[in-house]
Amino acid sequence: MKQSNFYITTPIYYPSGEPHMGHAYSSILADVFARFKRNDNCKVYFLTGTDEHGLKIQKAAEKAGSDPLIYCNKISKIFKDLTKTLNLSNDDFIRTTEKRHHESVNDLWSRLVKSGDIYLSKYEGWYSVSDEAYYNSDEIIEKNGKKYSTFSGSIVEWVEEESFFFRLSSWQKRLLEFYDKNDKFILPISRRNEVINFVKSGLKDLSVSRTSFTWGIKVPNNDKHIIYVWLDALTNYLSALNFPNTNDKLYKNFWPASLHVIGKDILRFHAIYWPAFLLAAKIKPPSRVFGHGWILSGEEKMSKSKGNILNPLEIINRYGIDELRYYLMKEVSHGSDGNISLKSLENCINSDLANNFGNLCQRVFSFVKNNCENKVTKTKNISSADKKLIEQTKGLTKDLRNLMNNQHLNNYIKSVVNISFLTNKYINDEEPWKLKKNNIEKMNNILHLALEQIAKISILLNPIIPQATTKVLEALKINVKSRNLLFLEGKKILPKDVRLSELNILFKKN
Ligand code: ME8
Repeated sequence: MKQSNFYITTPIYYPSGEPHMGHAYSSILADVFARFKRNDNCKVYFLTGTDEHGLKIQKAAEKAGSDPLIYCNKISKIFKDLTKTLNLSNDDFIRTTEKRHHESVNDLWSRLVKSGDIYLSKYEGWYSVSDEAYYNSDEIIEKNGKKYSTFSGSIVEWVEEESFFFRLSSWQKRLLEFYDKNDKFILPISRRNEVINFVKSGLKDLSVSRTSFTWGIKVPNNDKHIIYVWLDALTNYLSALNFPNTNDKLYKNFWPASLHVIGKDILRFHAIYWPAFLLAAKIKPPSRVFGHGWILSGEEKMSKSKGNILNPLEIINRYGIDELRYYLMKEVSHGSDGNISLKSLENCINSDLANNFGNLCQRVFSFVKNNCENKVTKTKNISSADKKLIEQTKGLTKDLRNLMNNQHLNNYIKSVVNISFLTNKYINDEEPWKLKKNNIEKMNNILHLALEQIAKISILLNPIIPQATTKVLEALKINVKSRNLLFLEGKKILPKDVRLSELNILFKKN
């Protein structure tokens, strides 16, 4: 099968405080897609990192009494360490304070100047430091004498300063044509409609430089202006592929990006500004932007400024990383918001992981250990119950690639959990323990099919719970190269004679 390339990114995080569950969610989601694609025989490049410039970070550093770079070094390291704790399979971790990124931003800027898309004028309007975003007057409300963005709820301030502008207004029609031609550029569909309506309502030129602070990348040949942090940040996706060297292997293999995973709050930047910058710079825009929902605590977005944070590290220490990954992926999907709590986390671990998949593995492995000395050999005889389970599994796996390739993770998980449920039921109905005395052949055939099912489920759940499934696949003695999705095309995973090694309890009940 021909290998295709897949470039996937998380947002690069502001190193302005402790990482929280929203960050963990964005990262794990992207990691699940990256791992799935690798298991599906694609060459994958997976990028994450930190977004270190701008007034927000300069202020955070000032508050900490630190030089901005020293401050960023410290907090960026916390985010980098988090990639290990979350078991992310990222190939690179980019920091926007790196030289490779400066060169890339300078080049993109120069392209925009050359194409005539940048001009000097004066900005007068609202700005939110917390969002690093400009807002129109009709997006502002006043509460207790202070002004807020109706979009994000963040406080805004009035800004008047000389600024370079990007001719965003002139891209309105071409953006709409672009969305029209690329109907899956923005997913889910509800977000796509939201973006199209916003663009249709009229785009104003965008201020892309600031003069009132210094922490950022300077406009080429103009020391007074700092490049707007979003133009700077978005370019990280190119910098990691060694842009502006467009002959570089990484760039050639992986640009345009296949999928930017982002939260819905930063959709405007990725779905409007980013393709407009790229089209203007004569660079192909990414194939897709997936805007996921928020992790909520009660009715509110979980965030540091709201003080309602469930700390991912505490959860991981108490329950385990696979458990957190599974819960987040199951609970918040399809791009809608998800309310998380310790209670629903525990229910989810118990019902899906411990009682369903974990129980299936444990009961089959223990039975084979206690009754068959860890050896199972199958014959050609297939019973009607075997056939039924094989057919049901085929039915449930038929659409899995399609679901994952359209970011329908929730339905994907449901189908796989259903396979596990049906396999448990098959064992209950077939009662292999009753066959030990007088029908060893049938008993072995049942166990063999159950193990083949466990192998399939483990490969399918591997992107979500990599640690536990790797233990199972190792105990089934399936080599790393064979842990792929070729079984969807009918390839058998296990040999006729299976030899198992020991499998310890996978998930503790709570
Ligand atoms: O936005 N639930 O960085 P960031 C779900 N530097 N997702 C959440 C969340 C929540 N409660 N809170 C935050 C930035 N996120 C920019 C990105 S990319 C070129 C620059 C998500 O650290 C949020 O939606 O504020 C975003 O996708 C990501 O975390 C990073 O947020």
